[in-house]
Amino acid sequence: MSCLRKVDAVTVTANEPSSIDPAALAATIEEQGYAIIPDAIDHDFCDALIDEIKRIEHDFKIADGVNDFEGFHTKRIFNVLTKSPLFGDAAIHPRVLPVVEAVLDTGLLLSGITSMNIGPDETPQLLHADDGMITLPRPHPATMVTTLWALSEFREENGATRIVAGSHKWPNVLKPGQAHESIAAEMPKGGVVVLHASTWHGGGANVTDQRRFGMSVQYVAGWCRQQQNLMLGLAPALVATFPTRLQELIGYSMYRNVMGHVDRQHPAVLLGGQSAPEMVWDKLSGPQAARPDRG
Ligand SMILES: O=C(O)CCC(=O)C(=O)O
Repeated sequence: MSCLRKVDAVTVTANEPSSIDPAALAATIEEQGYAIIPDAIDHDFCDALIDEIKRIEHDFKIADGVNDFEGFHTKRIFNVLTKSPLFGDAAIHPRVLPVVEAVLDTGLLLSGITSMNIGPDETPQLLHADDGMITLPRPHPATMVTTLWALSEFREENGATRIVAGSHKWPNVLKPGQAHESIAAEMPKGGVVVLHASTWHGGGANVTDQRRFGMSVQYVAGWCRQQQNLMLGLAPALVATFPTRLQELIGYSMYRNVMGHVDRQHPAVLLGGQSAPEMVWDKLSGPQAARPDRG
């Protein structure tokens, strides 16, 4: 029996061993606004992340939210990379990142990582689109992708994310919190749902006596602004210890050989790296392309 509620042709069920096909999943996301990878993450990694979340919540005295959006029984940790390098492994996970790259292209940036630990008695989160503040006419291609990780099982009763399938194609936005028919993205522990950020969704109500451990890893196209300011929020000395791909996703990279440069140098020089970037201007009008009328 499948535990997933899916509506399209590229349905992946919890009983099938999933081989990840990023292009097919990207097509599903384009079509229905989301795709579920039921066995994306192994359980040991989920458990390690939950342990870190519990440790950080304790050490940093993380309190419950104070509004309907963040919830009154939900703990969120932001800027998690300053608190544990384990979350960096999540951002570059080989079974998730390629799917996001297939949607946004490989020049994408990490937009932020947030844990969401939903406690008993939590009410439904306001439905929203993560790109709701973007002023592009809708619908538009994905500029942002949200991945929601089920570190513990996501069930309708314990607050599985609610999704308004197909809402990324709507020309108008709902008012934040406006009610609408939605489905519960039920997933086994280790599942990940990948969302086009125009898709309306929200954490569900938790009517059980157990906590629901989830995590959001968000990405934006390389020409967009990140939601969490990782370049200011993470000390360069810390980032220098991270894998190169994670450094690139944080912002130590250039999009299309120009966006993100620092005084005509690759931003990785600020981490002690080499700088020999070929700038887009070189490509457009390098020595070979010199105008004959110039001496
Ligand atoms: O916790 C969830 O399932 C979703 C959370 C979410 O969408 C958010 O906080 O923006």
